[in-house]
Amino acid sequence: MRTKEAVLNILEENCDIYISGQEIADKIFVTRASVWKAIKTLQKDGYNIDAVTNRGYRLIIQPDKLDIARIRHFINESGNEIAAIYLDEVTSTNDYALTYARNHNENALIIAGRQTQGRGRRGRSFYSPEKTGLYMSLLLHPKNKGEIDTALTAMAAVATASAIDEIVYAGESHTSIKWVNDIYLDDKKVAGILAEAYSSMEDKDAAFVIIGIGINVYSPENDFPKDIRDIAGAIVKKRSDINVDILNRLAADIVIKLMNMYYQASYEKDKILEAYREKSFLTGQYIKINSFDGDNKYAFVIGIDEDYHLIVKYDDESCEHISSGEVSVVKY
Ligand code: BT5
Repeated sequence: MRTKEAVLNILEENCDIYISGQEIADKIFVTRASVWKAIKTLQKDGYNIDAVTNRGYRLIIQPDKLDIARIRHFINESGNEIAAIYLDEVTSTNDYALTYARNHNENALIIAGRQTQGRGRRGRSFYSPEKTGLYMSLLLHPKNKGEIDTALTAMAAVATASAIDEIVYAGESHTSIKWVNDIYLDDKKVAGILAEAYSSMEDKDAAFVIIGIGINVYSPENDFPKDIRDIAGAIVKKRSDINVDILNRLAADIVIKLMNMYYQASYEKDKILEAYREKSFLTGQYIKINSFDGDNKYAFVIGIDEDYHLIVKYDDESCEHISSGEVSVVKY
């Protein structure tokens, strides 16, 4: 580990006290001068480190403040490399990532404080106000050029749901995944995923994917807008219950999980499928399958097949594997 990373780790572990340069130096077996140099570099990287004569250094972590340097640090520590960009406001992080992809050949994480035109699937919108949500897009280049993975949305759902469980609920499983791409908590949608794949006929190497993830971390001050008030929820019920650094930790954890699933040599498809099935919100429920021509159908959900299709059984006992569509749970 480089001195800079080692110093940062110590500052993080001691962020509630001041720690002297000598103490840090002794802990990591370097000179005080190297500690001082590392602190200067960290400050240049954007870390807010308070230095007080005769007391030492303290890392100031601002509650609920997205800090791209911290997020990048967590991601790098996990062994993954990614460019990371923060924008106070953007139309849609997915749109920004698309423009970025056309000009850069690297993986990137785009995070925004708020979105003015946050997008869902099929032209729907995703409500993205400031201060209460996490809006991010991950631009990834497939490991085998030319290949775009169809299970990517499922991976993103598993990564997001399990990161929420870990960061907010100390590893207890609270979230579920509503096929295909919504994360639910206590019967409310708390996050949505919009995965978009791009490939070029002319240039196979130009293939890339953009995975947009939007999470309602807190409920907006004046509640959600009327049209989604009954369906939307937040992952944190009470601000005082959680670690002040939730936004940065959550963003980093999702990226790490997703990149590990996507790039790891020991890419374990079965495990991802198993996790998805375990968290399936619809399995065992009676649902309405919305049809665009108004001819809605009703069915019982048996489970998820190996291609992440929904296995349903109709009232006449016939079965179908549905690859896409809009479904909702029928409440009696
Ligand atoms: C989604 O679409 O849920 C995908 C949402 C993806 C959002 C992220 S944020 C970062 C990145 N940049 C973007 O522009 N998008 C991605 P879908 O399954 O089609 O659901 C859309 C529906 O969810 C809407 O029609 C509403 O009914 C509901 N909805 C809208 N905003 C919501 C919110 N904040 N929380 C819960 N439900 C919401």
